[in-house]
Amino acid sequence: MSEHSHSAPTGVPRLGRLLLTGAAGGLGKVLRERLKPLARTLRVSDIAALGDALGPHEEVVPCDLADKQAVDALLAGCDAVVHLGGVSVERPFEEILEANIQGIFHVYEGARRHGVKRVVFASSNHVIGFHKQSERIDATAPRRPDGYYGLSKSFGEDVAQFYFDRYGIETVSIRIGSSFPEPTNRRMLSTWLSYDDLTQLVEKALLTPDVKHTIVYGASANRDLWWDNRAASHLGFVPKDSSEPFRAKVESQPPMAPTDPNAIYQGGAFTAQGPFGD
Ligand code: NAI
Ligand code: 15L
Repeated sequence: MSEHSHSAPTGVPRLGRLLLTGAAGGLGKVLRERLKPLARTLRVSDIAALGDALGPHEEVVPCDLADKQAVDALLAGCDAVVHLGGVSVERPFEEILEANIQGIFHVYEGARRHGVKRVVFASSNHVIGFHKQSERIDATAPRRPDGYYGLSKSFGEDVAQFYFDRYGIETVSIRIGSSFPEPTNRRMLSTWLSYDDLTQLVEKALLTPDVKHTIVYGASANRDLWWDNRAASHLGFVPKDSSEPFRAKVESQPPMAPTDPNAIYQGGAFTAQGPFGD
């Protein structure tokens, strides 16, 4: 873990009750451990099995994000939300509609009704996936979603902006690149976000005052970055890791054909998935 503090200098957690959705998923498992010191109570939720609470400071609340009433109860008593839950890959629209589109609406409605003032939203690079890898873009670039999944994240960012403008609920939308233990292909040499850098970014997104609705790209300090985060410099996110130590291993893989979407588009293979069910 990096050296910055998870809690106030006295060791007192900065947040009361923090909700983590998608806690059974790949990133949820990582953040379930690492966000714990930040809050007096960590409420973890998922539609999938989560196991028992890991101690007196953790609450386990199973919930389907498509169930508005259940999500409303989930938000009750929370100070902030890290919203990771939902379908995390390209899938038929109907699946995305329930988990991601209805899901994010339910989360913000719950936040509004229960006075939750800060959301950290796991958005995705697939909001801008049809930009070419030759482009360097920032958060003001036109969105170019690369599928139903990317469209749902783009909708989520609009919901975040609306709930700030209308109700003052602040959000940091993190357009996560590829957050896995290590980069496993050439595209990920640009998009990789280490778990330590993810943790730092989520902490900053939770604790930085006055973020309004900030959009930030989630990538480590990789050599060939496509994304410019200067518009989000108020978060103070300074990634510490880089994909460089993995370059030799990744580049020992067979070369990609120049027509491979993984070599052309920032969203890689997602740009070529679907249609479904024809
Ligand atoms: P994951 O697929 O491992 O975890 C997502 C979790 O959401 C799962 O545990 C799943 O059971 C839960 N979920 C799905 N439908 C649900 C529903 N209807 N109600 C409640 N929970 C539901 O994904 P991962 O990799 O952990 O990603 C976490 C978040 O970050 C996702 O929102 C994903 O879209 C986003 N993200 C992740 C990236 C990555 O590189 N890992 C890149 C960009 C975005
Ligand atoms: C995402 O949004 C997905 O959730 C994740 O599984 C990866 O595919 C990642 O993007 C990526 O683009 O590598």
